[in-house]
Order: sequence, then C-alpha cells, then structure tokens
Amino acid sequence: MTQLIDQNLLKEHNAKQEKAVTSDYNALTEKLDRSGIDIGTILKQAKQFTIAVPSWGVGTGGTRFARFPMKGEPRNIFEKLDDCSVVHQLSRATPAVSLHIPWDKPKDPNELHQYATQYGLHFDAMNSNTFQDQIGQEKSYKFGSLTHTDRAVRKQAIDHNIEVIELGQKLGSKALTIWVSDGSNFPGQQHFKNSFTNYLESIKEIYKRLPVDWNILLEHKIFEPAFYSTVIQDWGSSYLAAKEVGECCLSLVDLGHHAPNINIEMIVSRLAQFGKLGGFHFNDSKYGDDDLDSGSINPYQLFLVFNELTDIRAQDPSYKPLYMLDQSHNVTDPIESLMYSAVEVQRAFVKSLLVNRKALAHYQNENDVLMAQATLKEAYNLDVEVILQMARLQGGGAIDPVNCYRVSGYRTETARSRPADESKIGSGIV
Ligand code: PSV
Ligand code: MN
Repeated sequence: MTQLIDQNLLKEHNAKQEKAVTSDYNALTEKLDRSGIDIGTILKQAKQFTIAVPSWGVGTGGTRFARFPMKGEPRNIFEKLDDCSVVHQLSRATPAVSLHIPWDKPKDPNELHQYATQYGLHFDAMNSNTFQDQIGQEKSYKFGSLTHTDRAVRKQAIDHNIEVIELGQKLGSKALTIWVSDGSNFPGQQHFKNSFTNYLESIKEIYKRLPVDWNILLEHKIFEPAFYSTVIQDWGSSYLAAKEVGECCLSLVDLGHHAPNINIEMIVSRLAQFGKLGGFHFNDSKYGDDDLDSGSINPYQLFLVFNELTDIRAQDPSYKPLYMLDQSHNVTDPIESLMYSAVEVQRAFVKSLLVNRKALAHYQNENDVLMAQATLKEAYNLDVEVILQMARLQGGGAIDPVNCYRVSGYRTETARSRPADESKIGSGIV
C-alpha cells in the first residue's frame, strides 16, 4: 500500500500521545461502565465508520465573487487522489472518493482505478454535471437540462448521465447522484408541472440503463442558481420522483439544501420510514447553502440526524445510506478541513450510539418531556474524543490528524511540486 505520509513520522507522533490516550480511555471505560455501556462495542463501531470525500473538496473552493487558491492544491484527478489518500491515511475514516464528471473524467478508467487502489481507496457515488456548459458541448444548459423544454437538450443531459454510469461501472462505483440546478428566476418563466414531468421522464430514461446493483440518488436543493423556483427544490419533490421512478431510485439529503430552521432530522426519519433515504452530503450552514465544514455551526443538529439513523439501524442493522462530505473549503487547507470534518461526523455518529434508547422510549411514552430531551443531551454532552483517538490509533491513523499533517510538511512539498495553474484563479467552486 502506498502511503504519502512517512510511517515513522506517524509512529513518532502517536508515541508522544499514546500514554495519555490510554489513560483517558481507561477513565471513560469506567465512566461508561457505570451506565452499563461497553466501550469496546462503541469503539468497534467507531472503527467501522466511513464517509466518502468529494474529489472537488480537496481543491480550494470559492464563491461567485472570488476564489483564493492556496499553494500546492491539486491540478488533476491524480493529484486529487493523492490528497484524498492523505485524508484517509491520517483519519482512517475516508476510504472512498466521490467523483464529479466531467471535472474528473479520466482518459483511461483502468489507470484511475489502479491509482486509487494503490492507496486503498475506492469510488463512492458518481456525480453527473448538467449544471454548467462544457467546452464544445452542442446544446446549452442555460435554461435547464433534464427538465428543459427542448427534447434535444434533455436527451443530451440523459446521455451524459448514462455515460457517467458506464464510467462508474468501470471504476467500481454503485450509485449515481443527480443534482440539477434547473429552475427559474421569474414567476411565469417556467411551467411547474411540465418541468417536473420532463424531469420524471428523463430520470426514467436514465433508470432504464441502471445496473441491477446500483442506485440513483436524487439530490434536492431549495435554491441557487435558480432564485425563484427550482424543479427539485425539496425532499417532497425528491421523494415523489424517487417513488415514481422505481425501487432503486432514492433521495439524497444534503444538509445545506434546506430553508433555515428546517427540521432536517425529521426529513431523515420520514424518508427512511418509507425506504427512500439513500444518502447524505454532509456540510454545515448558517444562512443558506454555505457549504461550511460539517459540525462547525450546528453540531447538535448533526447529532440529531445520527440519532435518527441509529434509531433506524436499531431495527434494521443492515441499513446503510451513503455518507459523503460536500463542503467548499474557501479559507482553510482542504486536507485539514476534510480530516477535521470526517471526524466531526464520526463524533456525531458515536454520540448517537450512546443514547439510552430504552429510557428515551419510556420518557416519550410517558410524555416526560424534560427527561426525553435530557436523555438525548446526556449522550450529546459526553466527551467521546478519546474513542475517536483510539479508533485512529488502532486503525493505523494519527491520534491528532491535523497536527500530524502539519508536522509532515506535505503541503509545503506540494506547493513546490505543483506549480499554480493560473487559469484556475477566477470564481467558482472548484
Ligand atoms: C449542489 O449545490 C451540490 O450540493 C451538488 O451535490 C453538486 O454536485 C455539488 O454541490 C457541487 O459542488
Ligand atoms: Mn451536495
């Protein structure tokens, strides 16, 4: 296995903290034991937790106003995979990468597959892109793609999605995530019913070409770039479409794609109850689709989402929606943000395992409101840092991934070996 961070450096880094971690772990073992919780079972699940990183997340993001690229950022999909491998090597939580096509379209899929395999990485859901035009593209997506009024534009977008599936098959992926920005900026611009009908027809065409062991994940988003109406604006539209299209068509929840104050954990519960929750894009937000780092604004919400997922898995342990980070790292080193965020999501997951579900059910049934909310808070307030540290230590990662990464000098080295691509300085997310 190829590893870009020197193993000796990693060992030295861990050796300095191992004693303290072991002592903290023993203390937490005793504490949890008093509540009848076996820390070993929690640790095992923490070690099994994985979340995919988006290939575009290792580049510096930006807004429509500007992008401030950092030195040493990746210039192609191979360099992106190098960075993803570092995120996984130190966090041990991110063995999968989600590709965006055509941004990451390889000349030779086999070569890309092998390149990922040498790092122990595999490919998660494939993402299609019909929200921007590509050089040389015949029809424009300015007025929509899968929902366009012109059948020829819809066909071009359908063909693109089929091409993405075919590429994904060569790379070992098992899902296609479709987010379309189709919508309108003015009342009257678009016929609501016709555009949704076109969407359904288009997804059905793509679905016909879906391999039997694949899923299509429909991603909704309330607004942007369409500011008056968006065809797949909410989980209701997503659910209706997924139900209409077929069993392997599911909904995907991107945390940042909802109106402020919306109860996302309840959306999670609803979609899962009816067998339609297929995956997540994790990030955080303050105002809209801010694409801030997961858990940086509202970690309690993240915990409540996992509380629902753990509740569902208590009934069906085989249930496992796809987890992916989808963030825009505008002012941090993307590698640091991705490691930190993967750990934040893992933390929310681990805390959700500590909820006393029997007690919660009892308080809910008795309408003991205060104690019901206190039961959730009790788990949330527990400091599980040492479980996460131990999971990484035992899994061969770094006790403190960000610190270890900084000491390694990886970014200084890429800043030297990857001279800046001046053409990428404009605005935009990648
Ligand atoms: C749209 O805002 C989105 O969340 C979709 O998942 C896209 O594929 C991704 O962002 C692009 O960054
Ligand atoms: Mn997303």
